[in-house]
Amino acid sequence: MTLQVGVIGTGMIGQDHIRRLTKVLSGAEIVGVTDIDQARAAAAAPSGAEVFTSPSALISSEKVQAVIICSWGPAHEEQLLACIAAGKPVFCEKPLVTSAAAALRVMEAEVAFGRRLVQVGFMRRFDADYRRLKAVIDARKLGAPLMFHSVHRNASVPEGLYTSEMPLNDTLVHDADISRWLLSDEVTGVEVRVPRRSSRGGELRDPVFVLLHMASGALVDVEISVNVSYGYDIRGEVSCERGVAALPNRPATVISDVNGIRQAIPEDWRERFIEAYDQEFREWIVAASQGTATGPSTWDGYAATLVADAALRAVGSGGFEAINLIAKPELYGTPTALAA
Ligand code: NAD
Ligand code: ISE
Repeated sequence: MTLQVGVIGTGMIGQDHIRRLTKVLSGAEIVGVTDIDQARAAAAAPSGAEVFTSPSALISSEKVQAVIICSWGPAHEEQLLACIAAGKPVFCEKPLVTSAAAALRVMEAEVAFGRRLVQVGFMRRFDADYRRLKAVIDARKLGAPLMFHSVHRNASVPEGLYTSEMPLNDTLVHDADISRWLLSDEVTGVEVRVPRRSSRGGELRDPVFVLLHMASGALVDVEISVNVSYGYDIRGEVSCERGVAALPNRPATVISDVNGIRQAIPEDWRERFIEAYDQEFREWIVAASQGTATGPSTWDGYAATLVADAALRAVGSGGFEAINLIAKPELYGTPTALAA
């Protein structure tokens, strides 16, 4: 049976996911789209899909069995709550929401519903390189992980739309989530340092340097630079007691010419994580077709949101900002098992 899907938000990633579900993967069909920019929604709608006038009309439509949310972060809460109220599985792009209070409201609604419906778009967990790195750490042949160095560099970000809060409440959430997942750990506190500002971003607070304190005592340092110009550069290296495990450089054709010997760097997240997004949706389609969700959960979205909130406080205070999670609801598994 083909899963009938509605997409809310038809901007950059909405269009990419529509392409993915329409042209790459099987098992799902886009039957409806909506966007506050109706012309954009109409342009992105695959042939035969209805253009709905609002997210609520799309979510409540009988023809829509499952929903993909690709609107801006502040709009996610209302749309997630409507999906849960309708009992429809929903894939929500990161960030889950933009405040701890909103994350708790979504979690409360899903727990009251009694079954997982929400998968959050933390696609790094589906990337083959990150999965192999996690397998090495979990095997413990290198001993316990002590430090994780995470580098998150964007070539550029949309001018005017990407604000100084966003390295911490939009971009850092990926590093926060992958740190929790890779190390099977929780973040207990955050520090932020702001180095010399890059002249490429104007007044934007860029780069930022973040230190995540993990419950085990491990430390994670995160470089976030969002205007490096040369490409989308994601790196990760875990220092363990008896060795080091790192993400490989992405395989790319080696070019030799008058400028030397070099390999291409991905242009943006669409290129770097193309297979990860495909795998993320393969797994989503299977679970959503059974009326549920697997993979990164509302709990994971909540934990990342608390990291973002603490990081924003830490910029102001200049010191350590503690994170206090609520007790983990049973719906999301045991406290230590951070499943993929
Ligand atoms: P975008 O600005 O290109 O597109 C967002 C679209 O949502 C726009 O067309 C906008 O009109 C629409 N929209 C906003 N609020 C809406 C609402 N209330 N109702 C209906 N439509 C609404 O942004 P984008 O880059 O596509 O990002 C969208 C989301 O995806 C963000 O949450 C972003 O953080 C996330 N994202 C995730 C990744 C990833 O790697 N997982 C990459 C890029 C973006
Ligand atoms: C964007 O929204 C993403 O999620 C990308 O993966 C991330 O690298 C980028 O910084 C965000 O703006």
